[in-house]
Amino acid sequence: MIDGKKVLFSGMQATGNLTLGNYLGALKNWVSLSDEYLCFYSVVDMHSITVRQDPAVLRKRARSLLILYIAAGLDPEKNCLYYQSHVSGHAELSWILNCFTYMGELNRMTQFKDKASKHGDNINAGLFTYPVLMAADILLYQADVVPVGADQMQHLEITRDIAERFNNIYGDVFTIPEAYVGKVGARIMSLQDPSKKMSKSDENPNGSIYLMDDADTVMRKCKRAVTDSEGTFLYREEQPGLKNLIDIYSVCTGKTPDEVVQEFDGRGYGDFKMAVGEAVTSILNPLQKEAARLEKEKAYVDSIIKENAEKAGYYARKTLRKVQKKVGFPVRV
Ligand code: ATP
Ligand code: LTN
Repeated sequence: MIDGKKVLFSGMQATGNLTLGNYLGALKNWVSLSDEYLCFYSVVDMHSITVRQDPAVLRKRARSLLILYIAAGLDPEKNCLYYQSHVSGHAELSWILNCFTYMGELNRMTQFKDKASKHGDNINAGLFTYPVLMAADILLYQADVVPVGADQMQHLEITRDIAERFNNIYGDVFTIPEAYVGKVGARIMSLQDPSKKMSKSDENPNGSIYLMDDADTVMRKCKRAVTDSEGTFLYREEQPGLKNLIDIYSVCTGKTPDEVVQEFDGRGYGDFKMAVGEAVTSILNPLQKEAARLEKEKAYVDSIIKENAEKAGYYARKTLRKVQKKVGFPVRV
């Protein structure tokens, strides 16, 4: 709790271009949570270097992601929007927590196994201890809730285990965080293979709608989206391509899937795909305009980056000093 409000922490990596899935499944929900919680939304650039990055590209993407947070509607006065690397407490707490995490626990992490198999030439220790840095992110701010997708649930579990282990030894130091599982229906699937989630690292660019795609590209991708040959307009698992398009249309327009089925019953898939493209464009258009405007407002964005890092640093230091004292580091004079 900070100032009577529960604390929320979440973060996104600035690797790859954000997709409609990232927006509808994460960013859009973050905006709706910012009234209820005191929110820390970080651009987790320290996590990004667990996979080799081009420095200039990473720097640019990190800034664009932070700008996108603001463009999506996160108020930088109310929410703490900052780069992970600007608050040294993340690294400092991460080291301490490394000493309270077992090799065996980290060995069980499926994301590590997955990434290690994809990046066989660079299985570095950071990739292995990635979940510990994530635990540090969350525990540093004493977060009560953490909105995460299903793929990050295992990392949240290990965060809770580390926090409980620490608390059992030293008393009540860390708040034990809970997962915030968003509304169902916000999981967006690939337009080319509806059994896979839409993802920024998909090698087929037609499967994902990127937030920076222009209207023509969005229309083309929607028109080419894989559906089925049933020809019936129903919302059901047996027609996963159509179901995904109905989900997208429904989140973009605020209509329920049933209402969408009624609206398009008896009309061809072609008509519907056009409507989906238009609905997506009407969401992306203002977002892109605002992001482009902010990209030019250098001084304003810089001031937000500076102020928010200071604010995050203040809360981070409070936890860190307590933890350092508990483990026996000499007190600063
Ligand atoms: P990568 O392809 O690099 O693994 P990703 O696109 O899967 O990336 P993440 O960086 O893992 O995305 O996730 C960022 C946030 O976006 C998470 O909260 C995650 O749950 C959410 N998210 C990602 N893809 C989708 C999707 N297709 N539908 C809904 N939410 C998603
Ligand atoms: N690993 C997450 C990003 C992330 C995060 C966090 C999410 C880093 N630290 C703390 C929630 C809380 C991902 O790749 N989606």
